[in-house]
This record gives sequence, structure tokens and C-alpha cells, in this order.
Amino acid sequence: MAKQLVVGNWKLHGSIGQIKSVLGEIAQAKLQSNVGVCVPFPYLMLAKQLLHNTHVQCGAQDLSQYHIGAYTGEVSSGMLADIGCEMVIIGHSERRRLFGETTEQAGVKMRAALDAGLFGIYCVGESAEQRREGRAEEVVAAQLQVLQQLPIGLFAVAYEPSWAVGSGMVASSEQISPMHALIKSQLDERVKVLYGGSVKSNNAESILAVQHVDGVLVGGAALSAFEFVEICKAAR
Ligand code: G2H
Repeated sequence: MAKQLVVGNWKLHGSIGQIKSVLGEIAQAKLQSNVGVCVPFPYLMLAKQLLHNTHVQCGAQDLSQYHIGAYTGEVSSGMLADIGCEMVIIGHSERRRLFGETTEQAGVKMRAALDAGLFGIYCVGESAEQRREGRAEEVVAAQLQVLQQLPIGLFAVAYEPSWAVGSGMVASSEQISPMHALIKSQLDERVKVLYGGSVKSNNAESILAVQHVDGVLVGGAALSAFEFVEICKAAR
């Protein structure tokens, strides 16, 4: 099985029909790679059913920092584990930018995820302005602070520069490789570091060949079974 990890992030997309069609096709592909799909909460149990008997894991895109109680609208790590969910994306740039999620909150969510036995995918990345100002490394290093006490091996980090997210602009290997090296040097060499930001079937192979890239987090292209399966096949 490929060591590199490919995770699809469906974001706010999908319907019962679309989930059945895309995940049904992915199930048929009999992928031997290390793969996960993170779908919206209402479709998690359906995704589990469609992907049982495959190596593809199911994940959520967020969870609550609270475990139980009067927190209307929240979904806890325990609930996700209870339905067989295996992984969760935390601290995505869209959650930070559009919903005001802080690094501290993302850190608490990571602890909740790991305590419930979920594999955490913690997103970091700088904005275009922060990169222009030469602050990309400093921003990412600050976002990593909350992971310092967490057990290595139970989570991955996804480097997603926000200017590359959904924009069609992919970071270059000269931008990706040193940032991944910095993340590993700050945490542990064994931490899997994924790249995210406009990964498609036509650029996956070259991104996955970049030094220090342990996988990819895929948004838009994860909505097409053909695209997603091609990306999974590029994993080494
Ligand atoms: C980055 C990525 C998935 P896309 O957000 O997390 O999305 O591949 O559409 O840029």
C-alpha cells in the first residue's frame, strides 16, 4: 500500500445521489492506497456503508471543542467515533477565515479528536499578503504551537496556503518543500505533512514527487470519482 495519504475534502457539496454515485465509483476502483474522504456530517453514515470492504476511510470536516451539553448545533468527537468515522479535518483556512476559528480553538479540537480515537488532519497556511510580507514561515510556526503536546503518529498536518485554496494557483515545489521541512523540524520528522490547494489529476504526480510531501488534501477534484481515483493512483 502507498505510504502517501490522499484525503478528499467535500466541503459544502453533496447530496444523497452525488455521494452514492461518486463514492460508489471510488469503492469500485478497489484502491490499494492510503485514502480518506471527508464528507458533510449528514452523509457520513452513508459514506461508511458505501465504502465498507474498501481501504478508504471516512472523515468529517470539523467537530466541536465541547464533548456534551447545551451546545446547540455542535457535533462532538465522541459522536463521530460512535458512527465509525475515522478521521477529521481541523482548522481549515475556510473555518479560520470565514467562521473566526482561532488557533487555540483548533488546538482544543485536535485534542478532542485524538482523545476520541480519530485521526486529525490539522491545516496550516499563510495568506497571500503574509507571504508577500515574508511572514509565511512565522505564521505557520505559530499555527503549529498548539500541536506540541500531541502524540506523533495520531495526526497529520496539511499545508494549504490560503491563496492556493480553490484558486487554481498551486504552490511551487520551491514553496512547498521548505515549508514541509519546517513543519517536520518544528514537530517531528515522522509527522505526515500533506499539501493542499488546487490539487488535480494533472498536477498530483508532480506535487506528490516533491521532497517532504507525504500526501495531498484535495477539494474540488474530490467531487469527481475519475479525478480523485487518478490522484490516488499517483500516491507512492
Ligand atoms: C484546499 C483544498 C482542500 P481545493 O481547501 O482542502 O481545496 O483543492 O479545491 O483547493
